[in-house]
Amino acid sequence: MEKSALQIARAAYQPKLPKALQGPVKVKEGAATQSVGNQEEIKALFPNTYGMPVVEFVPAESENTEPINVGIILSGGQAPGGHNVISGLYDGVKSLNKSSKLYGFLMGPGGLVDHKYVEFTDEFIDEYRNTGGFDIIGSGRTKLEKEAQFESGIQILRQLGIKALVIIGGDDSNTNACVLAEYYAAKKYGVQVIGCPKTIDGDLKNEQIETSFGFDTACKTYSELIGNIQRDCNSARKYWHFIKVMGRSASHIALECALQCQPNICLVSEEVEAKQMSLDDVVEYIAKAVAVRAADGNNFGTVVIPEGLIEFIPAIKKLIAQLNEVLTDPTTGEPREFKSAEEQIEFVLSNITAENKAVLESLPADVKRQLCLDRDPHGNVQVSLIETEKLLSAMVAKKLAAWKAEGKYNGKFSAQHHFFGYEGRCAAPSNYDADYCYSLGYNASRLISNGMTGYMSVIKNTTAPAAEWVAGGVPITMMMNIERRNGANKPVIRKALVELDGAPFKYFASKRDEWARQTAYVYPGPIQYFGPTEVCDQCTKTLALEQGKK
Ligand code: FBP
Repeated sequence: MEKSALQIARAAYQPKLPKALQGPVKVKEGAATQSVGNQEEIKALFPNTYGMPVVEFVPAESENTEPINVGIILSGGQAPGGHNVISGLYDGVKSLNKSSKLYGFLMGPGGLVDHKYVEFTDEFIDEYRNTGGFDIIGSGRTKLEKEAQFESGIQILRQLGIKALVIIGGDDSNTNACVLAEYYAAKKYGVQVIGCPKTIDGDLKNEQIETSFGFDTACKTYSELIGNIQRDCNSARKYWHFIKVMGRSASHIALECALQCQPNICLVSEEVEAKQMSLDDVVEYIAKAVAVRAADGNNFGTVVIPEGLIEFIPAIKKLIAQLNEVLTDPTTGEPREFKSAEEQIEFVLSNITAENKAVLESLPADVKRQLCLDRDPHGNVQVSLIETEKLLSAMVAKKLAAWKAEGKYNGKFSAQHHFFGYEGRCAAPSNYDADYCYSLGYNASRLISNGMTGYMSVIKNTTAPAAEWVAGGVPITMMMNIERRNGANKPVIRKALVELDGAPFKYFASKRDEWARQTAYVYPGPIQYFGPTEVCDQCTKTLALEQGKK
């Protein structure tokens, strides 16, 4: 395989580990935990894995060095650093005992069920160190939730002598990891299950998890692109750029990009919901900013839009909730089957309330179609398919035209559209993600060698130099509550949305009026892997603000 100069130089990078993981470790137990909500129900559903303590690893004289065979799965959307979790885990199990083995299940959880796997070797792992992507074994979105899947999984795990399975995923995949851990514990199968917090969306975080891996690199990649667009925009001075960024429901990515680039406008879905804004309110908010800048002679600007926006507009949220109910077969809990898209739309229209029908009918045909038809295997609306950036700019253009006719606006409005998602998901991990991911993987080997199951690998204090990072584990049940999914109440990890009283949003809110009117753009430039530490080793602004760092 031919490699770029950067790839070759980057392959030699040795990711940093927290000091505690640089030698033998022992477990320091914290207090017993409870779930973030619905404690009694979660406890009853997870009798074997509920209430376990948070743990931290501290240096020890010696540790258990029995060889262990471990399996790993990459689940869901790609996120920069996944390969380093695998190389960290590989080095971790080998450091315990050279005879330990690491197997990778292919193309996501489906690889476990279908018994498709590879065994990692030194040469194989070395090809992927510090690289972006999940191509080492591929990823997939198969839901691991049925007994038949768990039973099929145990056959191959036993055949390969695998003692523990590591599932690298977001909130849905780690929810499934927790269910699997409980199932294997209840059956006394002797297989541990460990989760690892991945998602560029940044919405798998809480008191114990500072950030999900990949968020750092993805946001820096989008910020570079947005910065470049802003420079073009400020040079030509003739376009308004509508830039949608990934992130599914939460607006963490949009907010981080705004903190990095200072665009004229950044919408935050969580605020739109809290203020009960309608689609027209959002359009009016943008149009007003366009008109103010036009009055100053600036017929250009940038608008950053979180991809989940549409789901947070209260009327549309209500509609989606009902769509999720009616599109699920109540007897099986599975999506209803339809012969054609037309039949599905027809069914939807005759089974939702008049109010929801009116909302659906008010949307452009393609948005209407996407809301009715497309769901991922976890039942989520596929917001990345909805072209909100085009929908909003068309509605803004219409409003400005009306204002022009009334003599309220006298500018020129011409729009360009962008969607940044896939551009950032497989970027070569920043130093932060390279170190964080390697540490998460290495740390998982210690959770396993210490007999833990139903835990997520956690690395804390990550705004400090890596040597000071704190390594340990948190019971996945601690993050769970009951939510309505696909027409049924289910135990799930609580998603972390942007907190409107949190430091990142508050800082943004204190600056946005200034950024809206002026041209206060910042151009972050590309991620740097070599050079001064203040350029190469910055964490995200979100994390820095959350931890009270400058
Ligand atoms: P995960 O939550 O699985 O990490 O995926 C994140 C994400 O990139 C979202 O931002 C986006 O909405 C979605 O995946 C797109 O998924 P797909 O690649 O399957 O179209």
